[in-house]
Amino acid sequence: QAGATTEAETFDLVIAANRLPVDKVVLDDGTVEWQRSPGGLVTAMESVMAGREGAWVGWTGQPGDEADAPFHNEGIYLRPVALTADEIAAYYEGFSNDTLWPIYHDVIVPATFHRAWWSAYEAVNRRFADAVCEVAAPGAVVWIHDYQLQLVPALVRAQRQDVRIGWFNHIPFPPVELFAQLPWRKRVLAGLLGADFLGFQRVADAKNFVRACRQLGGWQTKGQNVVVADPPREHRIVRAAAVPISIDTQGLAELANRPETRARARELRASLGNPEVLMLGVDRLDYTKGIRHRLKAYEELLDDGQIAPPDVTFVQIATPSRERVEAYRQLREEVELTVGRINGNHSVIGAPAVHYIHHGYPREEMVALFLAADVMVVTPLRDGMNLVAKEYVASRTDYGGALVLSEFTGAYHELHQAFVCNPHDIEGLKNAMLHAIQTPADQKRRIMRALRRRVMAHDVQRWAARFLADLTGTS
Ligand code: GDG
Repeated sequence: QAGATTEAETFDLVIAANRLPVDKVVLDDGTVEWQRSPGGLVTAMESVMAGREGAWVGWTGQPGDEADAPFHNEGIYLRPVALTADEIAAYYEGFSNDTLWPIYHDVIVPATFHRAWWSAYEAVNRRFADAVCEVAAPGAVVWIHDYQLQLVPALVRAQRQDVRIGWFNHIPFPPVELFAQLPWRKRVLAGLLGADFLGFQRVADAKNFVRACRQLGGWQTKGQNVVVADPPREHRIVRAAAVPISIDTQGLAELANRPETRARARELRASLGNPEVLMLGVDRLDYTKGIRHRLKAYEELLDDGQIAPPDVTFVQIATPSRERVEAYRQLREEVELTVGRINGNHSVIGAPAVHYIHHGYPREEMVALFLAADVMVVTPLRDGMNLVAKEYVASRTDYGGALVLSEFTGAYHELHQAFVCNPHDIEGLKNAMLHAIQTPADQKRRIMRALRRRVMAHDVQRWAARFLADLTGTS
């Protein structure tokens, strides 16, 4: 395969994330193709790798016993990590998504604990750490991502004291009372404390981590620093701080400004019957996103007669997610039942109350939808950041639209001028939705202007540069 290499190459910057930024596609004739999966993280990493090639360690997304050979792809050296079907079930679907994910998201659903899942998590983290050590040049900067790889910092440090190690948590870090449930809590903390710098979405997440170290691990802490005994040195300081992630604002704004995107937005509105108010939700189908709460509020507004199709319609894109985890299957059933009931009670022929779509869309179509939507409804019960809220704002180069935003997202801490809601408070959520619909256009434009000022000035490139500056002590 093109670009394949057998020699061990090493790099000054190494990224480790659960997934590689490419999807492995095996064609009918057996040949393998790697398709770049564009996303904010890839854009951010491209910006920090500009002028120097870096390596990316991650899983290909396919089960397999043996890792594919490393290869170069559009300026990044990719080092695949193999996961067997059993490991995917235990490390990824199990420990990452059915143990850690619920605990780190306020136990919205109960967490499942299995010792075999923990063993798989340890084994896979070790494999990632070995791969990182293999491709890291002497003195390299190693940037590890997310809750799937919390043991990697210490495992890398055990082998390589010469490298600088950072970790960024894309999801919340739970309050100590919830984190305490995790049977392996101290080993997770010790894993993370192998890093030099730990980045979180919110100040509260960093504080939760430091408090967990003090109360559950007995480590000494000073402000946002944790003191770690590190022989032969006397001690080592690990710093935890908020570095909120963002999006490729320029890329999105450019896409939104294209005549074909604007035309597509008009076409979408027309195909929905040109409603007065188009409400939109875009989420992975995940119980953290508050989709049921949003639908309940919308249903009650319809029941109360405060809104009605064809004047108002709701488009809910629910991208399929973690379909082998039971809580996600249940959620899908509940959402689909609710959508069916709402449509049965409130649709008129040619004008459904809810358009529910359970599949993904290309980015261009997503941006056209953002441009078409009068009210974007973002109602997570808990969300590390929520990039959709920022993407909506960045796409509204016309200063149109309104954002309903949950207080329980990281994004709220930057976008508090939005129509803010507590999704648990259905009455309050209904009011926020109505308020977003009824506020005069000129006032909404002022709000959108303020939101855009924040988002446009803090893009994902700036986020990555700031994380690396914090990590390397150059900030
Ligand atoms: C985790 C944290 C944190 C969704 N459906 C489609 C599609 N998307 C894109 C969105 C957005 C991304 O996926 C989802 O990002 P979110 O931030 O909303 O949520 P999570 O997936 O839960 O992400 C979260 C994030 O990591 C980053 O740190 O903000 O809190 O949970 O970019 O636009 N994109 C396309 N088609 C779809 O159907 N093209």
